[in-house]
Amino acid sequence: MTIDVLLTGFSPFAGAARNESWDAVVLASPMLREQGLDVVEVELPVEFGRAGALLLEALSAHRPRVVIATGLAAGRTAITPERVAINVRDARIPDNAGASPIDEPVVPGAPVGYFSTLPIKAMVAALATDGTPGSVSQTAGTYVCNDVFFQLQHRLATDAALGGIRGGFVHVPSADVVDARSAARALVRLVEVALRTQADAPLAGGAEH
Ligand code: PCA
Repeated sequence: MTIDVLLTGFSPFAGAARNESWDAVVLASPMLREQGLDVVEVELPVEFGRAGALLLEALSAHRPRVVIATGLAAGRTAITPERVAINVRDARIPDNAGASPIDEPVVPGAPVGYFSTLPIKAMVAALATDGTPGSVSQTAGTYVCNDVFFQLQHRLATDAALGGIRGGFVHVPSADVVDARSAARALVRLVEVALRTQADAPLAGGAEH
């Protein structure tokens, strides 16, 4: 099977009742379907290793044109496409299965990092046009979001059977900064840009995040 877009968000963690990333995915998916796109959405557990494994299963099963994994970054003030995934797990708090890896690789022996293969500058530019706060982020952290992002990029870079699939990660702020509908509309926009933009826009670097 081949679809247009695979979207993932995360379950709640750190005692929260909701995770804004999954709320955004749930609202964005029907909007994308209205445009005639084939979308599969998957809610990932906040667990090192397992979350990425589930994403990779969905990737092989559905063979999307584009994959956008999302997560919550509380404290950020913008929708932030991530530039780079790094090969490290360093947990500030235990994940939802109780694991707290410190200074461990995501994939032993794999490269230090991978760049997103999404057009992150063009995505941020589209958000600016819509009046939604957006900026490129230089780090997805070292917790479960980065873990999933790294597993995704490693697989896309090394599995010839998945050649041509582009993917990356986007952090969304908490709902008091960007409400769920706005985050969902932003996600729709990012998907549209990712599907139609092959080469990224050579725009100057954005704000630090
Ligand atoms: N945010 C966490 C993990 C799950 C989520 O939504 C992170 O940024 O790593």
